[in-house]
Amino acid sequence: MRFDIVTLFPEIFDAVTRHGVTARACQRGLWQMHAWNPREVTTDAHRTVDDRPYGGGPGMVMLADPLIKSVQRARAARAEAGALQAAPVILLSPTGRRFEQSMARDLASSEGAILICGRYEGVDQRFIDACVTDEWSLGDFVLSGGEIGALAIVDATVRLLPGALNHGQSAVQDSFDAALSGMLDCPHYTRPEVYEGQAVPAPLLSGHHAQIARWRREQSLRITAQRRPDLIAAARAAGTLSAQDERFLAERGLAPTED
Ligand code: 4FV
Repeated sequence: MRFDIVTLFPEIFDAVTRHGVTARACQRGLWQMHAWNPREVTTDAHRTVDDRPYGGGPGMVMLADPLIKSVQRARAARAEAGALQAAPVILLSPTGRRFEQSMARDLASSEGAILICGRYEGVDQRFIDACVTDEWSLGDFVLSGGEIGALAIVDATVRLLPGALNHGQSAVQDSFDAALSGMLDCPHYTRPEVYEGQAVPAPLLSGHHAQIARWRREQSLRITAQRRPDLIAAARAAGTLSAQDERFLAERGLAPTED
């Protein structure tokens, strides 16, 4: 798995190559990352990567040429490193498709991607027309650059790689993970058993795995029904809600069925 990142600030990605689970996965050779700074392919004395927008208006726009040359460098390096598929070129942008867990899962089972981090008001459309295969968004808000979106995609993807998490199970019990059939995660507790007078819920202390699994499932159902009824409807449509789940929801007036 390999990520190539086109960015004016490569050092920002130390966050995933030098810290935490993603850094350890890198040391384990599970993935690699290469950054390409468009400034490196400029030829003018000022190493210009942006200019004023045609039609006027505030701010600056990133030039197409340094971006196109950076993607060409990334593609050449991937081919050199033996990458088989033509990697998707993903521009981080508020106009893109909202990034979610299923997209991280798909990426984790692929050879990776080339991520484009815009800055300023955005990038010249002719770069997008020439190179970009996908536009992804972190959410309906405006960032000062695409780097934070790219960091989120790398982190959410790399932690799903086999061997990235010590406890292989962990990723399976994530919110939105298939096993949880798209439900939000249940509450978690650790020592001490009683904190400021509040005890850990008894089922978790029972040592009774079926009871513990049921308690966790019911907590996930309750929290999901209260906060994300759309996910309950999606699970119901996908047929991943059991009769027991439906009884639990109905008895508590949570997530009423349409009919
Ligand atoms: C963004 C987002 C985002 C827009 C102009 C960078 C900024 C600036 N990227 N999800 N939301 N990008 O706001 O991914 O160049």
